[in-house]
Formats: sequence, structure tokens, C-alpha cells
Amino acid sequence: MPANLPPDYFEAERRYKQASTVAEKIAALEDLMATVPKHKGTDHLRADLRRRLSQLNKEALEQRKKKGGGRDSLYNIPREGAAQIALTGFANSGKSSIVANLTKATPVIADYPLSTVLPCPGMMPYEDIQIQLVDLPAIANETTDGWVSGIMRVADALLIVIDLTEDADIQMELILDQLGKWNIRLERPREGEYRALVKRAVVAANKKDQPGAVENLERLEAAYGGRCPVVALSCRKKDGLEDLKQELFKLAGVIRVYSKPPGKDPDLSRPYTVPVGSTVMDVAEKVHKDFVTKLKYARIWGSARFDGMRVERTHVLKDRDIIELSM
Ligand SMILES: Nc1nc2c(ncn2[C@@H]2O[C@H](COP(=O)(O)OP(=O)(O)O)[C@@H](O)[C@H]2O)c(=O)[nH]1
Ligand SMILES: [Mg+2]
Repeated sequence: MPANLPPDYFEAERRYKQASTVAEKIAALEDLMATVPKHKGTDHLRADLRRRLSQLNKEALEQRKKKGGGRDSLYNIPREGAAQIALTGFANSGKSSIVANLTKATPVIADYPLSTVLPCPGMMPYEDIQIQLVDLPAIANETTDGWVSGIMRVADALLIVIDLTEDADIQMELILDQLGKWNIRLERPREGEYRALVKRAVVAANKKDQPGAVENLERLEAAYGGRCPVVALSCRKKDGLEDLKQELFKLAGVIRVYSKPPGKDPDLSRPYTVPVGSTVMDVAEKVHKDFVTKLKYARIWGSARFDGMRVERTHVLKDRDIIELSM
């Protein structure tokens, strides 16, 4: 046992020993590992703790397999809320920190690589809707890439997390390369690539609190800013999180529409979320299937030239429109 361990260590060790379930043990062990100072004298201890953690992760996996009805259900995250956004990036860039800051989920955050071994979904509240974020292990890891790429393929959009303490433009290039190998592209497919899967994406450039981050960010923006929005943030300083939420809402590609019966107030508590570009008829169908044949007229508050204006079925709605439908 190394001599110079801080008091935090012994406190964390006590909690680790008291933990009873596998999940509690993992959480306590993560805390314990965070208290161990990094120097030569603690090499063995840290290696030992990492081994224990990987054993516990295996146990957790086994348990979930038994409970959840097999491997597939572990790696298949049912889409919830207005959109599903998958996080990708290299180890330690801050993917789990972002999910922990924007949702109630508690993914493992650690300064050693590959701490995320299972997908971890969380719901991000945005005003009156929720957007699902899915935390994933680092990209370009042979043991997880199979199911990780599967989740990215079905997600509505991607959040690419870049670490501003490392070469940002190179990280981005490597990530795009890897996505390309899975036929996932961020922009329109080039000629001859018709089968590529096109995903919208936002880049979260994290750790802007660190030295050199600004110059690094500038290089990233110069090289890739034209292809997708880049948001600089610091999870540590909780700086830029609101900007990121805004961008994630735009990335979700949905608008909110509130419906109102003629002569009554709109129900502002329950928006219909529909894809950007949806028309009056698209929403009417969701409100009631009979509107498909029986819609007499629709009036709009919001995107019309004046409030309460009658509009065509093909009128394209905007976020926060109120729509009055009449049979
Ligand atoms: N300086 C700094 N460190 C951060 C920031 N966000 C996360 N970290 C640290 O970076 C390490 C990796 O974070 P984590 O969220 O686990 O990264 P992941 O591997 O991409 O999921 C942890 O030690 C975090 O505390 C940040 O904004 N600034
Ligand atoms: Mg992680």
C-alpha cells in the first residue's frame, strides 16, 4: 500500500467496501480511483483498481444480459423523446461529461480511457420537450465499434465531441475517416456514393478552459466550421452548455406545434413535435386521423402574415406555431 494516499482515498475505500450491488460497487470504485494521485508509487494500486473495475463491468454486463433478454437488447436503445442524438469522439474528450451535464443520466466519467462499456441514454430537457442523448464508448475501438456504429446508424443525428487539449482538426479528420468507413457521411453523398448514410452533426469542442484551447478551436473552425456548427464549451466550468443545448435542439430537426380547438385556448402543455418542413396537413393527421378527409380549414398563430389567418393545408409550419383545426 503506497504511503502517501490522501484522506479522500480512505473515505472512498470505506464506501467501496460497503457497496452491495454491482452498480454501486462500480460507482464507488470510480470515485475511489479518482482519489489516487498519479505517480510511480501508485502504479500498482491503480493497475489493481482498473482490473477490479473491468471485472465488475463484466459482471454488470452478464447481469444485464440475463435480465434484459439477451445481447441485442443491451445495445438497442429505443428512441424516446423528440429525437435521438448519439455522441461520438475519442476517449477522454468529454462525451460522458456532456451527457451527465445535460441529462439526469449518470454515465461513468473518468480520466482513463474506455470507461464507457455500454450505451448510456439520457433525456435532455429543452423547454417543453425532451431530446435523447446516447453516450457511447470512444470511436475506433475494435471491441465496441460493431454495436457503436450500429447505434450511430439509427440515431437521428450525431454529436461529435472534440478534446481541445489535443489536436482538434486531426481528431475531426480521424473521426470523419472512421465514419466514412461505415459509410456514414455528414454531407450530401458525392456522386457514386448513393448508399452512404447522411447524418446531421454538431461538433462540441470541449475543455475550452485549458491552455491552448483557443488556438486549437480556431484551427478546427477554419477546417470544419463550414460543414457543421461548432460549439466551444467547458464541462468543467459549466460554460457553453446552454449554447450546446440550443444547437442540439436545432440538430434534432423538429418543430413544436400546439393545437387548439375552434373557440378554445390552445393546449400549450403538450406540443406536437414534427420534422422541420412539416405542413398543416402533417400535424392535422397527428391530431386526429379524421382530419385527413374532413379538415375544413386551419388557422395559424405564429408563422402566418397575421394571427388567426386561414392557411392552406400545404402551409409549412414554424417552431411554436399554434394551429386551429376545424372539421
Ligand atoms: N479541463 C477539463 N476537463 C474535462 C472537461 N470535461 C471533461 N473533462 C475531464 O476529462 C476526462 C474525461 O471525461 P469523460 O466525460 O469521461 O470523457 P469520455 O471518455 O469522452 O466519456 C475526465 O477526467 C473529465 O473530468 C472540461 O471541460 N475541461
Ligand atoms: Mg465516456
